[in-house]
Amino acid sequence: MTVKDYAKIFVRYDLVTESPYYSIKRVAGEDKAIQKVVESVILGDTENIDAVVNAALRKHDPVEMIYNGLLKGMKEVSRLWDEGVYYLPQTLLASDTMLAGLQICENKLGCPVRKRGVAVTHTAEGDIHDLGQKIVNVLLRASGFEVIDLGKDVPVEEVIRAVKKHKPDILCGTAHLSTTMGVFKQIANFMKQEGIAILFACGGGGGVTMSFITSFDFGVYGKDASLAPKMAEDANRGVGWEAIRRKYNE
Ligand code: B12
Repeated sequence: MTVKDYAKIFVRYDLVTESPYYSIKRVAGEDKAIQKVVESVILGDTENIDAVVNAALRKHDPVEMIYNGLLKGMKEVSRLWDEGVYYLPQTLLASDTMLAGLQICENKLGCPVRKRGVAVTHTAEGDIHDLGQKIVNVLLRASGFEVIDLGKDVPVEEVIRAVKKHKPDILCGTAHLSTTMGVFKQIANFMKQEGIAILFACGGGGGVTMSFITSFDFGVYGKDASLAPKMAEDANRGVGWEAIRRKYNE
């Protein structure tokens, strides 16, 4: 007997046999091109994401694509993980798919030639959840900031070294684990000891809340990546971190 239709063999039974599969149709709304982007992220379709995002970019703005396509897909992945439908492999694939899509959006956005300032970004020591940081990078670059991307799982000393070396307008941090977010406070304390008083904008999940981030000096909580360029612009115009905190966190 020969196999005639491989599609019937390579089936994602984790999705098709469970009701959350139908939720894929629910999230994206009416637009078919965006719907495909959302679906590709949920399914972790690294092979087709380039084509799907490029097709959708013919009609949609890259920032709109990040929020309505890539992030909506990841939101659904989070729900599937939280409900125990997705495990690490599916989530990792979905994350890689999102990052590939983000790269295309970044290329499309381009970045202004004249730099208006510098930002240092990192994901906390011990933490590899860097998707939020990557979005922050894209939006900061698109608004004309030079981004020094320290990557993920960055030791506290390396963050301090980078801040001293690059003298940025803004230091950005992302964390998702209750075990890692505490390093933000350590960084702020080190900055204080060294007499460095720059804006330290933080976002992420779990215990990374406004009340935690505003419990230490320089900390300003960012619920959404789109706030990073706005905060960076304020800092670049000379507004101090206390005033920026009042503006965004009160
Ligand atoms: C994707 C994901 C992963 C991926 C990460 C891939 C990657 N490259 O990032 C993989 C599969 C690798 C992974 C691994 C693990 N994960 Co995980 N993961 C998730 C998941 C599903 C989604 C998180 C996410 O990326 N969201 C999308 C991004 C875009 O959102 P975001 O970072 O929050 O960013 C937004 C805002 O916060 C903001 N923002 C973020 N940063 C900044 C910065 C600034 C300056 C500003 C202004 C804004 C801003 O902007 C963005 C939106 O615009 C969550 C589930 C959940 N409910 O959140 C679990 C979750 C975070 N993971 C969890 C765990 C436990 C793990 C593991 C320890 C599992 C394991 N047993 O190994 C490992 C972590 C290992 C480690 N050392 O870090 C737990 C954490 C529990 C906790 N609070 O401690 C969660 C909550 C799942 C759960 N319910 O148990 N994970």
